Amino acid sequence: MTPISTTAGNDAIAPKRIAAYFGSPVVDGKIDPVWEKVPAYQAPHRSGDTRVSATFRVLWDDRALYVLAEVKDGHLSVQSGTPYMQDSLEIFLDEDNNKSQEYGVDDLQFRVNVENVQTVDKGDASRFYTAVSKTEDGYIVEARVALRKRPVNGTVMGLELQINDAVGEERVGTLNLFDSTGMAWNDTGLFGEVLLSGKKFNEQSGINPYDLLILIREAQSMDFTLYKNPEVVKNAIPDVTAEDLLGGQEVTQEWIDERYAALKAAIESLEMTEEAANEKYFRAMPTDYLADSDRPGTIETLWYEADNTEGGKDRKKLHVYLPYGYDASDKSVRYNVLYLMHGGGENEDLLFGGPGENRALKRIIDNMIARGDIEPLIVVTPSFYGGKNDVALFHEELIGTILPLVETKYNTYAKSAAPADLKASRAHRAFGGFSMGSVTTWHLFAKGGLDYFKYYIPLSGDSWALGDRSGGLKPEETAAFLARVVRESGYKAQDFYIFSATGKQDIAYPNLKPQIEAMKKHDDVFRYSSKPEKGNFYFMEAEDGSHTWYWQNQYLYNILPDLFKG
Ligand code: FER
Repeated sequence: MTPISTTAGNDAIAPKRIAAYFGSPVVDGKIDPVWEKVPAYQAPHRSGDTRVSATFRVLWDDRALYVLAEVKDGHLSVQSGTPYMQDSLEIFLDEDNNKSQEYGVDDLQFRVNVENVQTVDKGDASRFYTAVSKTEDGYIVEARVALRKRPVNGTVMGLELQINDAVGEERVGTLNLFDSTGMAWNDTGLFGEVLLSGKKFNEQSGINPYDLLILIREAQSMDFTLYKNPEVVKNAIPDVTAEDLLGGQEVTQEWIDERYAALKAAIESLEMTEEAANEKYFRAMPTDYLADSDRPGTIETLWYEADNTEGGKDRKKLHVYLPYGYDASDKSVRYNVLYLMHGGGENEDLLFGGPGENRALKRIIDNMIARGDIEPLIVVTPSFYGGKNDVALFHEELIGTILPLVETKYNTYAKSAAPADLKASRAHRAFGGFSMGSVTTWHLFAKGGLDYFKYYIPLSGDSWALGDRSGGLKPEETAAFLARVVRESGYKAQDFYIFSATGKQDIAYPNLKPQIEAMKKHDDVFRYSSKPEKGNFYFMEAEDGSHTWYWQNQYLYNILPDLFKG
């Protein structure tokens, strides 16, 4: 890859590495002179039927990385409802350059379209500031990504830059700087690299109004009707425009930092109204929950035999997360147990991998325990495949085989594997799952699970109690059926909890949402509230959530603190 315009030509650059120079551009969609010293790299990898071309340049300063994309595209479109199918720039960053396959705490994937509308696939939105301007033959994007660590000359980061080319509602192709597979969204190891250089001794960064501008943007998009005291935030929003702050002359960094601190404090002092607090609101998980914990749990694998439909047995396995400090010999400490089911086409290895693995959900649970968000617990990941191989029958294997195995092997609240002892410890047991795992959860609930499990976490999947997708197709009948199950069980509203969630972009949303609304009408058994002391059932909706585990992990981050309270 050769720089097409460079004043600092450097033939030694490796093919998967580009150079970035020190300097702080004003992010306003205009190309400042500071960009001129930086090599511009053409995107060499082309997929699909696209004729667009693009060049990229990268600058850095003490706080941020800046990307300039100049795109030639005669036809601009943001018609698709799917952000990556709109004309847009995507930035993929692996700040620590550890090329972890899974996205970790240092990794992000941000996108901005030609209307300067941002989408965040991974990472913290408050680190992203952009400006876009259209040109005669395309568009220019200037983007700033705030860094977690202060970089120096010689720092190397993982980087990928991508242009999505849309025609009408379709993405016809992509341009990429390094990756020709199109899989960088799923594997940071496919990124190339950027080498930071060119900072002179004592050279200073420019002014940073971006954190304040982003916080103002957040404050302005809040729903103030949810709060008793919205005026504290309204009064703390400074009366300045991006142009004022980017003009630069009048304002000092000190002035900006003071306004930022005041607005941040105001937002933190907001108090919800009683009515608003009845809803469970989605909160994005701080990305540092993905970091390796210094108090890691361990993963074990258990093998067992499960009855199959031919009258024989299938050999199956499940994984068990044991929290940091778990001591098999210390029977005085007992643990709650969460059983968590994968979705269709996935398996018991998906979430935890196996012994020695350190996947995202494990790190999240490690960090939640270490920070005191939740009590230490055991998490079990089985599979509905194998055995009777049917989500509507999995409860038989769960109650008949898995509970006796797991709850006697580990220090749980079950005194023995006898049904009476498993029932007596139901308040210390939860079951949840994603998609077909959610369908499994609803089946368990309706088929005797109430005797053994007090807590249910159906994520992004409806109940198929009355046939495939009956929660979506027959919401009233499905809700009435579920309510009747509870009434006939003898359990009261205060005896169980259903914490459900999905995203508005999730394919299961249209199935789950109507079922939940119908369930609310049966308020003798399903009492809607986010507060476990007021109700037994809530439904959390994430605006951007889609049908992936990335989002289900976020829901679990929000929901796990509500378990085992009651
Ligand atoms: C849903 C429940 C389950 C749903 C999809 C599924 C689209 C799972 C489908 C599959 O894994 O094939 O509500 O909505």
